[in-house]
Amino acid sequence: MTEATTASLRKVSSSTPIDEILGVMREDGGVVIEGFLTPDQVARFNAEIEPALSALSPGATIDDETVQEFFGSHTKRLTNMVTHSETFRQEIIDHDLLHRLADAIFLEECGSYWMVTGQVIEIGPGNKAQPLHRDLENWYPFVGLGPNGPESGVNFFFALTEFTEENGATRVIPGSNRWPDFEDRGTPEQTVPAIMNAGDVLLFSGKLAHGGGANVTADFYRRALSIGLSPSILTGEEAYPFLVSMEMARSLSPRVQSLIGFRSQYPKGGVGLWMSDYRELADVLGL
Ligand SMILES: O=C(O)CCC(=O)C(=O)O
Ligand SMILES: [Fe+2]
Repeated sequence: MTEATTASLRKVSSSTPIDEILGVMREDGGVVIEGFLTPDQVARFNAEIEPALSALSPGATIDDETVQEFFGSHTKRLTNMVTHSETFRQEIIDHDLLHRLADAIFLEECGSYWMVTGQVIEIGPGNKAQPLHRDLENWYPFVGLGPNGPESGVNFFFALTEFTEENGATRVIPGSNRWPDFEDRGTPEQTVPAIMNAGDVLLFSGKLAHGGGANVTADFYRRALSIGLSPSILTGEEAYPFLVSMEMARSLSPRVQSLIGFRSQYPKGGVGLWMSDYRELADVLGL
């Protein structure tokens, strides 16, 4: 049996001290940081991705029932945000608070980290609830390591529209990051919705059981931006160095170049990975 959960997600502001934000995340598995993006950033980002998002069809292309249920029949997922949006590549993934939080989460425990995905997830009317899962299941051995294993990744899950219980707000089980058995994904009854305004972010651990909510509205499209960061020893979901041109890579800040694999990676305890002749990749590429 799994232990009782707290009634709702706790909320902090973007001026709350890092330690306090991470304290809540470690206890509950997730925390809402209000007002992370400005209304102007949200509006620009939404406008920049609109053409690619409207050209995309909902649902998964892989013919497998489990995969289709996970990706959602009425859900669109748009990846390669670095290419699609200037606001994403110049501001959102270069955001100081995002880097300060990620530094505190990963550097001491595992060393350098990178971005495993940056994707828009738009849940349309009529979409069923996504099966509950933990994002660490992407890297299966972490399931067996359980609550005391190192952090396999965190997600900065931004609301790009308001998130309500009716329109498919992400559902989470606070405290499930500390359950002893990660084969136990909990039940829908144990979940609470992450109610948010556009610009708020749900920062959550790869250990937290969660899933997209059902969208029971007639016509509201719930839109989110999901940024997954993981230790650089883990393979990303998106193969960024093959997707982004050298010209675009050159226009990015060093920490953004590092996030998407245009710089060498430095996991704790090693001498560096993702190199060329054991030289820093960015030097070899002339960045
Ligand atoms: O869309 C959501 O609210 C959650 C999506 C999610 O958790 C995932 O795809 O891993
Ligand atoms: Fe997830």
